[in-house]
Amino acid sequence: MLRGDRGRWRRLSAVPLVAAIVAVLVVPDPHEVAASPPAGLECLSSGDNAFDLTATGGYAAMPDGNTIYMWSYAARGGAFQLPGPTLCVDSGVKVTVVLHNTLPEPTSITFPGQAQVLAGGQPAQPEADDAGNLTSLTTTAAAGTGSVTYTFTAGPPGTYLYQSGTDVQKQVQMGLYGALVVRPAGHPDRENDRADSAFDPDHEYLYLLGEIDPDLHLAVERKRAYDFTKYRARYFTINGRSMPDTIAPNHADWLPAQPYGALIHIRPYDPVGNAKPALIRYLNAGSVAYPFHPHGSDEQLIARDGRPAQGPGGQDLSFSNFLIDVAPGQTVDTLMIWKDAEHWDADANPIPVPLPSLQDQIVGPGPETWFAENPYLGGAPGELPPGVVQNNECGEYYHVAHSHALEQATNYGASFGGMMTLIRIDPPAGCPA
Ligand SMILES: [Cu+2]
Repeated sequence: MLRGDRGRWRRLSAVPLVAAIVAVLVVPDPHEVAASPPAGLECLSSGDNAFDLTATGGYAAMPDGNTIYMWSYAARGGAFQLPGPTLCVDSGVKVTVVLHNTLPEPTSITFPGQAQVLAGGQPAQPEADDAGNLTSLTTTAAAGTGSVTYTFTAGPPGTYLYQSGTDVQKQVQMGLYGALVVRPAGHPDRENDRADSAFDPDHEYLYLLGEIDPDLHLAVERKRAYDFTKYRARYFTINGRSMPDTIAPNHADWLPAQPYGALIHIRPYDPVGNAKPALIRYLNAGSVAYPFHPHGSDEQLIARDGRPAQGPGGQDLSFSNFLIDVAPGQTVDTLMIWKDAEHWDADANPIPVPLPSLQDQIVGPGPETWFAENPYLGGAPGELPPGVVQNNECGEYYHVAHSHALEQATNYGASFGGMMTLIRIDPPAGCPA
């Protein structure tokens, strides 16, 4: 059973309108430019590869109505957002990230996978308290109004986390994380320098996986102590959202602090008309492994931690897998296509599938229904439950994609939710807008 408020589901049907309004309202900073597609990865890029991030607090909305106090990185002049903006640069360029701190304690950014990071022009250094205890893995910005400027040369193309290096157990859990995408110079349509990493740039997706123990967040908000031996995550997120919010568009207006959706929207593979795969960038900002399972289509694992799956002689070591297991701190990139294995044809091979009986469907809480495997890429709608206008828009097909650790596919224990999203496959000719 998927539980959410009725309004949330109703608003999902207003997606194109919302996207149009957001496109009008969001005026990008002339210095840093964020492409704003309705779905898929949204890059923050900058002409001189310089970025301003502000560590700040705000609230994230959970599908069960809970709101969670979080810390995260806001883009220059922007409001709190979870996760931080996705920074996109080319391999080999000099990157500058100025961190402004508004939090009540020192904080910092580490760039795992990037070499020789400087802070204020000097090698970034771990910090310790007066008793010699390590307090930060890297140079900090002081509490309240401090700032620090990090510089580095972007390393090999791939997907990287950036996250707090200070009081890591607490600050990363609080939400101080984001994604860094390094693209191969001259090849924005490749994941790395290999020609066989080419993907369709209109179908590039981010799965930044995380988790939330609301007790810790309440303790931080109320400035109370928290016992980490009692840590237990209750919410599990993709791009800071939990199912069903994961399938809402980028910049959905009812999720003002969680701008990035996680719905994949593709068409069947076709060697002539749709030959390029989609690219999915998985990152784990949490404390345990997330065994992620995309149904209906295995994915080709082509890179981990910003390194291509290849042997010492450059031989292709990528492999197809039904489960994408992402360890804490790790990134995994996959290429994905969906093949119409049963050769659907509206006239010659319509593949009719009878609708399940009403008691085998989940209806609502809004006008939607949930059931398995029907209709199939353009099938005629069958008998509809009372109050349901249609079972889908145009015969499109949906696969669920979710963490196979099923506790992670819940919202505070309520199934299904959490680290779960959908892969939507439209009929070969596409769907009307
Ligand atoms: Cu599954």
